[in-house]
Order: sequence, then C-alpha cells, then structure tokens
Amino acid sequence: MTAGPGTRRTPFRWRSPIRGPWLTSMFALPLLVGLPVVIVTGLLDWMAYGPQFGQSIPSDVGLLRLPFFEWPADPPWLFRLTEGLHIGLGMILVPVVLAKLWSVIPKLFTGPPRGPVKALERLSLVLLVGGILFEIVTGLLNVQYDYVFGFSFYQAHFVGAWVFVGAFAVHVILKFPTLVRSLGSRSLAKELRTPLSRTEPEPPDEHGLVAPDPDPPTMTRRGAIGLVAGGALFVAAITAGQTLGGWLRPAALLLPRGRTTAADGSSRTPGFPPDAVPGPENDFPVNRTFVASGIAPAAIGPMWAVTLTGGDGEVRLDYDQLNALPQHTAELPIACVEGWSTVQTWSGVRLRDLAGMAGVPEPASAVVQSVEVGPFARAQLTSSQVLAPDSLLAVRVNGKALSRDHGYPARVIVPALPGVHNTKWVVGIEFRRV
Ligand SMILES: Nc1nc2c(c(=O)[nH]1)N[C@H]1C(S)=C(S)[C@@H](COP(=O)(O)O)O[C@H]1N2
Ligand SMILES: [Mo]
Repeated sequence: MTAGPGTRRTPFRWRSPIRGPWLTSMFALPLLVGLPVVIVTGLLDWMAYGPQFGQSIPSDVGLLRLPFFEWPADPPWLFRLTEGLHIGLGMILVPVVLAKLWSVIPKLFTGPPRGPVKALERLSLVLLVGGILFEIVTGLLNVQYDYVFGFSFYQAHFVGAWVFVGAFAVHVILKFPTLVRSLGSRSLAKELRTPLSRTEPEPPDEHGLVAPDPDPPTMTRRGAIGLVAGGALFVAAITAGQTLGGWLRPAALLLPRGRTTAADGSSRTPGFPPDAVPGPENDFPVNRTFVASGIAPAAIGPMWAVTLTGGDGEVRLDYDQLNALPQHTAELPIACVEGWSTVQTWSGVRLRDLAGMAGVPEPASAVVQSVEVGPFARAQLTSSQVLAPDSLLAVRVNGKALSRDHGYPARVIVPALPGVHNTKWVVGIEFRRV
C-alpha cells in the first residue's frame, strides 16, 4: 500500500490494529490520576527528611530547594503512608507507563519537527519520556539495591522529578482536550465485549497513531487492557507485603532486606547480654547489618556509653544507667526509602527526658551521633521530633534487648521520621538551643 499525498507513512514495524487515540487515552487516564499522587507524596517525603538541616541525606539541591515546613511527629504513620504510596503506586504504575509508551511509539519515531511549536512539543516529549524512565530506573534500583549509585540517589531522583513534573504539566495541558475527545470516541463497556473477530482499527487520526496499513489483529483491546491491569496487579501483589507485612511479607519478591533471627555472632561480642541474642522479637527486616556497618564489636561492648551534650555540662550514661531510667513503650513504624516498612513495639528513654537531663529541656533541634562513620554517622531532629512523647532512645524491641543488627545498645526511634534517620548504635546526642 502506498501512502497518498499528505498522509503520513507509518514505519513498517508499527502496524498494530488496536493502536489509536482511544487506547492511548485508556492508558493515560490512570496515569493522569495516579502520577500526581506519586509526585506529591514524593515531594512530601523530601520534606520529611528535614532538608533545612543540610545533612548528607538528603544532600543539598541548590535552587530546587522547596520552602520547607517542619515535618510533624504526629500521626506516627504519616511517613509510612506517604512513602508507601509513593513507592507502591509508583511501582504499580510501571506497567501502565510501558503500555502508554507502546501506544504512542509511532510518534516517538517521526521525522524532525517542523516549526518552533512542533520543536517545543517534541522537546517536552523527550523530557517527559526521559524523565519518567529516569525516575523509574533510579527508583527501582534504589529499592532493589541500596546505595548502588556513584551519585546521591536522593539528589538525582529529586532533580529528575522536577524535569518530569515540568514536562508532565505541559503534556497534560496540551493533550487534555484530545484525551477527553478520544475517551468519548468509543465505549469501554462495548470494547470489553468485543472479540478478536470483530476487532477493527480506530478511524485514521490526525496524530498518526492509527496505522494506515494495519496488520490483522492478534489481540483485542480488552486483552491489551487486561494485560496491563494484570501486570499492575501482579506488581502490587509482589510489592504490598513490603509495607503491609503479615502473611503478605513472604510474597514481597521485590523485598531484598534480610531478617536476623539467624545467629549473627552477637553472642561472641564481648559484653553482649544474652538477652540481646537475636530471637523472634528481633525478627524483622534490617536495612544494613552490624557487620556491614564496619563497626568494631568492642565499640558496643562493656565500654559503651551515650553522651548527652548541649547544656552546661556533659552527661554520660552507660548501658545499665540507661536501662535504669524511666522507660516508655510505643508502637512505632520504621519506614524506609527503599520501600519497606514495619511496625514494632519499642521501649526506651524518652528523648525529651534526655534533653531535660542534658539541661536543654526545650531544644531547637538535636544531632544524634552513631558509633558508625560515613553517611549514617549523624542525623538531625527537629524540636517537635525531640519533644514528641513517643520519641525514644530505644533499648528494647518487643520486650527484648535490641539485637546488634537493630542497633544494640541503643537506637533512635521517632514517630513519622524517615527510617534512615532512626540512627542505630547511638553514642551521642547534642541538644541545640538554636
Ligand atoms: N547507624 C546507622 N543507623 C541506621 C542505618 C545504618 O545503616 N546505620 N540504617 C538506617 C535505615 S536506612 C533504616 S531504614 C533503619 C532500619 O532499621 P533496622 O535495620 O533496625 O530495621 O535504620 C536506619 N539507621
Ligand atoms: Mo532506610
């Protein structure tokens, strides 16, 4: 078949008879609704990290810095929700994004744009497609393997997000009328009842999506939509357990975090109490194990103590003294940027009690120091995070001493704080007056 004058010739490989504006719009609709949720929760997560403190996580983003607000410590599940939605929904939408890209593929392979308006539209498409693929790849890699990047994941994912958000906004504005028109061009109920034998191409369109020389159908539109929905459901099934836990946890195939019930050498650590040898109480995911942290076992042995500073003097508490202070118990989540979360029952000394002991009962912020060196060495907490009644320097989880992997002798646990800032193997807390 030869292309008539004025018609655009589809490259020989894009001849699916079901490709067309209606099917593209069917894939666009869940993205139009879902992506803004992914974007907003992602930006909220950024705020939760306390970017105002200029910490190593997240590192500075210069001009892209958002006007910040103090991330609250109440409700305790807030970060678990925003992070779970961001990652969960982001992963579930991947099959839809791929289907959407497939549906517009002829447009990605047309000749050079004619005129400045077309050129701008093309540029926005490059940023749109490049942006979302970059966000998907960096996000998925970060969930699967921690710290595989030669650059800061947070910075790259954040800058990539703004490129994508800009292009997405332009795209939605330009395409919204087409979306509405195309959705109205066929009935979904009818498509879902159409068998292969009656699957016909859409009428030729101005966008060049419909193949002028289509092949015979091998799949119905119902089949294509079902395949994408099934893909999204499958991703949901192997992801949800990361956050929901319980019987779903074993189905979380994308959860690479290990558990710690197996003997981890704790009993060979000098001074390590038998009560802290890992058992079922400490059997929940670990971000990075004690061995991986590179800490010398002696640093958490009998010589260990936590030092409180910021007031006039310095208060030093060893393990027994810490355990002898009034203990508070709270059920609190750890929610990690790598996509998993878990709720456990933590006990320890309230951070606000420690602030009082240090002589700074109303600190402006607090800097928590770990035995560990490197990016996890310190984390800064806001005033409301220190003062929240459930914020703890925890020494026990589920009624038993922390295992080495979960931060023995003591770790911070603060409601609604991103997992990464719940510092393990704490040696010092500086309560700041300004
Ligand atoms: N010192 C130190 N604290 C740390 C980490 C670490 O690697 N080193 N990992 C953080 C991250 S990313 C998370 S999600 C939580 C996980 O706590 P868990 O390993 O006890 O489950 O601890 C945080 N605290
Ligand atoms: Mo984490």
